[in-house]
Amino acid sequence: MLSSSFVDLDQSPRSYRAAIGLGGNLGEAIAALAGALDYLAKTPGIELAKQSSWYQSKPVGGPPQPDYINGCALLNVHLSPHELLAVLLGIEQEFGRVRMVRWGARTLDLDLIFYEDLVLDTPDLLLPHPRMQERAFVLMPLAEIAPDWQDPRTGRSVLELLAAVDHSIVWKISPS
Ligand code: PH2
Ligand code: MG
Ligand code: MG
Repeated sequence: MLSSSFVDLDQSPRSYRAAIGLGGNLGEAIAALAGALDYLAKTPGIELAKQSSWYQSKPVGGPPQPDYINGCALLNVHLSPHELLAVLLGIEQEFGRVRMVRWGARTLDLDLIFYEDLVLDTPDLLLPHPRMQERAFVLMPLAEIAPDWQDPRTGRSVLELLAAVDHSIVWKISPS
């Protein structure tokens, strides 16, 4: 388990492994998600280590809306969880602002799924993501890039979690 102090992380020789989930449900979603990954890869303190295929998925919850495109990425970061969250929110706004005017809907959702095996319960950030274990649209792409990561809350691996959910609403679209 990590300590909750992240003082001087920039000077730290080691990086921390974090996973993010990407989602969007407008026509150009893949371009937005790929653009977000490019942006992340260029952000100081963040290395893009792995990225999953893109998946199409039926919307879970919310009002009737188009299918989503979803994917996950593994990052090696020299940022604290809250610093990483701030980067993700900044990118969402950067990509979302333009689209919001045009479409009236969000095109890009970036969620922090895990940060090492840290369990965090703060008003603005819960780790691991509180609903990741029930979301096939997170677990399918995550299983490609971090099948053995274990949820510190239950000890279950991503593959075990995936086996317990209905994945008929999620299918790989690229690379096919
Ligand atoms: N995100 C949500 C709500 N529902 N459904 C799918 N298929 N994919 C998502 O990314 C998604 C969702 C809220 O963030
Ligand atoms: Mg989300
Ligand atoms: Mg979100």
